[in-house]
Amino acid sequence: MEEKLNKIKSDLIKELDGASKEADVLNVKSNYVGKKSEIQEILASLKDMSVEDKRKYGSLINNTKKELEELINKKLEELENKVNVTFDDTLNYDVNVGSLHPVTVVAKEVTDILKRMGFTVVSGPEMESEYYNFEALNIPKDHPARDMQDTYYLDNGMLLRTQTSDNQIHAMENYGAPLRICAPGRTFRNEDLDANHENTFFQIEGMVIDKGVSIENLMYVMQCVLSEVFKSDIKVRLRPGFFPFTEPSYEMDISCVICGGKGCPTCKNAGWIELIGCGMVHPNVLRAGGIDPDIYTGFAFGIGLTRLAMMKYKINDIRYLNSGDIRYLKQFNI
Ligand code: FA5
Repeated sequence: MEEKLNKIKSDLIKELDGASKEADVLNVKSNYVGKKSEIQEILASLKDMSVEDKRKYGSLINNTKKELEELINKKLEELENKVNVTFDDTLNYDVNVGSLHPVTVVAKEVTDILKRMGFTVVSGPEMESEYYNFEALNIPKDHPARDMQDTYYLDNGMLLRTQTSDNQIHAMENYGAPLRICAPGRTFRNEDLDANHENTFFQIEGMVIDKGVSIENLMYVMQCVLSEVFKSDIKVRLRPGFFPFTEPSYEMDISCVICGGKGCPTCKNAGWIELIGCGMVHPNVLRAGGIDPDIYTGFAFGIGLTRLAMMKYKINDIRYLNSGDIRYLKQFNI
């Protein structure tokens, strides 16, 4: 009996789900609780049951009927409250269509390229601990390298991450070796703002750890990313750099697209804009992530996505990108 009643109830729920008009619901009502419905037949059969069965099933059957009626009334109420608005779409009006932000576009482009090369996309917190932003990256307290990235410290003892490199440690802890991840994200530095420095900007971190990973692999990945993003000849230069978490370390600059390398306010007359920091992962960092540096090697890179968007779309001042000035951003229409 219980099975039979449950089946009636679940059939009713299914039918009500599919009913979109009052008339449909009334039809369902007649089939499920009307005079000729199964539940009425069951109710009528009560009188022929033994006293014991009457006691056993009487209230169950009556309660089920009540539940069926409640479900039907609820559905009727829902439909009554649903306001049907129809628009006259013959009217001629301006539709303000939005567009993607240039940084969103380059972030997607770079992650898509890396995904095709087997990278998994991960993400980490913007509010970070000193351990993940600095210590585990071979930058102990009082290390002068901390001054390279003016940090926003928070009252709760945490900080706003200054770089997406915190993801290196999270990824090693979460997935171990071998590893191939990228992590786009927002970063924060208490910078003096100018045409190519923001205090809130985007980077994408990349890290590969495996047996026999070399600088050649790193350079190949960088070359693939840049040639696919720009799809035209661009000039890039590689120079030695310094990051405590990579050894050796490099920086990659792009020839300023605003002045063609001649020198302008955007590149502060250098003709070049610093775009990427990268290098071979320092053994101490592998150890901090629980990976044995005698077995594995790795490379890592951090691409400045906001600067990449500037260079791709020839934006001569980075501050436009965070300005929220729709009139400016709209012109990219991408
Ligand atoms: C770093 O942040 C390192 N974490 C990169 C790295 C990762 C090195 C992995 C080695 C291995 P750097 O401070 O140079 O490095 O920043 C990397 C890129 O972020 C820069 O090349 C630049 O493109 C961008 N960037 C840095 N500061 C700013 C800023 N204030 N405004 C806009 N973009 C910036």
